[in-house]
Amino acid sequence: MAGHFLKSQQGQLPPVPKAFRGEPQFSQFMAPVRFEGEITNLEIIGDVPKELSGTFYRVMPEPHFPSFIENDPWFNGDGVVSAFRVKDGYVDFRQKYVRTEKYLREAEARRALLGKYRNRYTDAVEFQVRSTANTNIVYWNGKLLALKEDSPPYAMDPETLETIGLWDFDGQLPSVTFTAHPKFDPVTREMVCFGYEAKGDGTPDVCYYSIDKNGKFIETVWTVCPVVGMIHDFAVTENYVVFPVIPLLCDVERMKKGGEHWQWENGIPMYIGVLPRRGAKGSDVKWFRAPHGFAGHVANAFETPSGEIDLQLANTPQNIFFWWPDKDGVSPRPDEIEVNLLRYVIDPKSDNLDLPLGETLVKEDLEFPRIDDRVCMSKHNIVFFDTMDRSKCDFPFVMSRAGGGHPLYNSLGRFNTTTKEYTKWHAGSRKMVQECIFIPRNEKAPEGDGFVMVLVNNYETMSSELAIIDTKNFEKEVALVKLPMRLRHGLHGNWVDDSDVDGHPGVLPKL
Ligand code: V55
Ligand code: FE
Repeated sequence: MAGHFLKSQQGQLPPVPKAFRGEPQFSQFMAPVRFEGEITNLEIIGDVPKELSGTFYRVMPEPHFPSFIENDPWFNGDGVVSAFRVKDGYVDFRQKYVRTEKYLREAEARRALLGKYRNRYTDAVEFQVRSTANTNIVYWNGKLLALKEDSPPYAMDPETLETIGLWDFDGQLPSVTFTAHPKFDPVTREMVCFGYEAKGDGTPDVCYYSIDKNGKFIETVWTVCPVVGMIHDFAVTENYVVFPVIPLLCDVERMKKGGEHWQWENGIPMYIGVLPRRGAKGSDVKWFRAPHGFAGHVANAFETPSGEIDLQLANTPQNIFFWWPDKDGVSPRPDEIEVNLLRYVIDPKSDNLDLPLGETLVKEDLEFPRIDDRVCMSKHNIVFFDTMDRSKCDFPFVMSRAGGGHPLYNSLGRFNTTTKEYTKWHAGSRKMVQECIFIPRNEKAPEGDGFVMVLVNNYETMSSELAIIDTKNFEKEVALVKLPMRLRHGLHGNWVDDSDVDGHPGVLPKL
């Protein structure tokens, strides 16, 4: 099967550097630390609220070995899961690599073997599963699932962070891929999922599936997308699933020549697929056409009283993943990209598939929207997100130390979509934030009342801090938990509350 692109060219394994290259994604704050272990009783400035009892899990890409690929993107590093265990006002820290097939075989060989991002034709050996397990970490039925959208999940022990192994849900997984952004229904307790390129590299097939609270697959629908584009995130309402497609397209012939999995396709629409959530056939899908642009992370979607889908997501006309340019090698400069929060209103019954550009809800450079997960799939009012306030940033200083291809945000925003009230929290002039999470104060707390937690990159001390903000006074954190080390910029994370009763995600039941 997989042609050994480099191997067959050279008749031997491609040589690897013994040190990470000096590229921005492997330098300064982004230089791999490769730490596994634990640190108990982290230093705390302020007070960690006693109400908080649970664990914040997050994952980052961090290559275990220097690659033989030049300019290997940040997104191709091995997944490392960090756990911040919070109880009685104390915080303990534990961290471990996910033992993927890639990790285990490279550890044994003491060198990199996996080639380019999502291009098996560039690998030094043949892999069964190429997952780096580096994009999201979710809790499901008593296990952690470490996710990469090109593969099935890897299951891990939530306590020890030991890898249990590749997880196919007792043989039920119909697709070769599993999204990094499953959604958790706070009413039915389902985990709603999908895979794209679901029959393998370059296939236009999308497989939607939902897993009930007992672990049984209850919906499986195969459908076909008009393009083989990246479907990174999606949305779920009471009656529909929604697939926004990023115009980064895959071409297997290009991959066979050692090229990139993705290329930006100018001019095509931003397709948004809408499929009934229950009892659908693949042919029931409607591919709406929104103006060309990057479909970023989804805040939430819900149905309005008139039966339309209100979809709120991060969106920009520009290619955020600038390291995968268009056919002419063109992509925007990272500091010229501005992503806003937009609302698309979609009538799932309409046969007019052309959508106007969505309404801008927050016009500011932002990403990583999160909501109170207790209202996921129904109407929300409050969105938290990362945002960049250049007036409060020692920009030259931070730029000289950040780099690495990750987005730069120094603040958190809290926006009320109903009252339009907007409040911000600022990390500091020489600091950047990773994705934030929201934790309800308790089961009965009103929407958005509780705590926001966010990992902060401190470029002055070159170490990491976990900030905890009480939403009652959003402008100033109540605690800054200091790590005596640096955690590279990561992707996604989630809170698992000790009050969680049924082994289901840290999502408390519907408010
Ligand atoms: C994303 C991240 C990925 C990936 C595809 O944040 C999309 C978006 C860390 O890897 O493979
Ligand atoms: Fe994501």
